[in-house]
Amino acid sequence: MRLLLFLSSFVLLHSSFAAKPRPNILFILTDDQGWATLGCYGSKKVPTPNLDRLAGEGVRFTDAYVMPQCTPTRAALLTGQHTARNGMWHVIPWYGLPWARMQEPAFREQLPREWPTLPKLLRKAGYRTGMAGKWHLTSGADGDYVQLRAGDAHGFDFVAPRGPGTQNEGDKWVDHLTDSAIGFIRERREKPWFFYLAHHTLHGVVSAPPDLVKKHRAAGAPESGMFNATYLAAIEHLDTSIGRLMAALDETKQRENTIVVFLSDNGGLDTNYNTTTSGQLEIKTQEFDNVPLRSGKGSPYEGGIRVPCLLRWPASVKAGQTCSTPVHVTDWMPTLLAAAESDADTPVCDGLNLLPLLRGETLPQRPLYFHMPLYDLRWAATPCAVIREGDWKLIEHFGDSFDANLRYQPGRKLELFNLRDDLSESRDLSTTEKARAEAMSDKLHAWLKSIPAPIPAENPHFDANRQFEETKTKQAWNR
Ligand SMILES: [Ca+2]
Repeated sequence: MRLLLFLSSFVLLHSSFAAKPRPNILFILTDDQGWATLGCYGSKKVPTPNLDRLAGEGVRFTDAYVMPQCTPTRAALLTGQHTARNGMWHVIPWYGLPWARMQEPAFREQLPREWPTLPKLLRKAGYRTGMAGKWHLTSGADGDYVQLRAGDAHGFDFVAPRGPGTQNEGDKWVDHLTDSAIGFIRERREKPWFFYLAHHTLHGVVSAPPDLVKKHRAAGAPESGMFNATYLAAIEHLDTSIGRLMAALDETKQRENTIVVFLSDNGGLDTNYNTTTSGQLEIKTQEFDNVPLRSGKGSPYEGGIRVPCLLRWPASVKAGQTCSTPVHVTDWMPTLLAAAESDADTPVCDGLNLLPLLRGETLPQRPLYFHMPLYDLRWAATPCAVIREGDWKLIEHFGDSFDANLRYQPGRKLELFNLRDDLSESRDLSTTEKARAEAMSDKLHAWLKSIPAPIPAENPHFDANRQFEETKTKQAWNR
């Protein structure tokens, strides 16, 4: 009896001094979802009440940046490193333009299993980790999707099985992946948890439940093309799934101390192109206009790299905030490790812990950088890099680019925009503000050199007749 009393007083004492429980983390990453697809970012095309509510209950980031395609953003998110450092700036598996004017440096095609990643470090900090959905960080043996065998190696205790059929039909597994996440959320456990819910929607082929498509057709949306019924239905269906996730957090009384992050992996697919041998791009498909942002997926313009981003953490973060400080995808690793009170040795990390910002403090001034030394003509992308500093943004095309009429132009080109006055990047100020443009270019190059990141040089294999020819076969000089 005495022992029991002693034990219970010890437990009481201990619990009264125990630190606040560490937060759970639900990280929702959608695919190719543009900045302008949410009501809270100004969309009038389709209501997104659940995402808008999430924004109202937490923080809405107006200037959240990622890389313009799938693999680079996912690599930066899970390693906390710029693609310039981790080498994963290209979507995998391999393809390229080996005879183009500039030579694309060799890129990394597999996320190494031995690298420290966000899930691995959270697991080390005592978290139970799970994921569902798109991986796209390894190809070949590990597959395009992280399967159970690879999940553990990359830091996940649990990996949801694939959904029915393929991810390009039905609702693109939105319900299946959401159910997997809800199952994980509902598990009773002592440990805090991290769940990475990586949706395939709204990546092409866009697909949505037929009844919802019918509803948007009946409301006047076209069957195909810009703002088509399927696209709007897919946005609505995703939004509904967010509501289901939030309800599961409420029901399990985990709402208060769960950090929910909602982010898209790159800008919306605005327009994609077919190339002709003459270097004139032709429009292939258009599904959603990223206006007021310029261009979309794959592009260094804001439509390619600025995405919707929301965070809710009722226990620690004041509701109803709008944050206009530019934040970068590499920031999530240090932010979430800090929230998890991880004391693991932090690997080389390019991001900043955003928790002070969420408490209303200001972050140290810093430029944001993006290295995209690749060709991808589907998005009119040529090798370039970007620096954003305050309101100013410089794009440096290293050796060629496409002009506003979608015609190929050889030669280095700088484009300078003031995003405060010109969110749509319609006025290039690189000639009127020449000194500023060159100074920003110098800073960008100094940063690339400090990494050190390879900068594309003129291609010794340049072939004017084949320069726009895309191949999935690696040439000897790419190895
Ligand atoms: Ca994507």
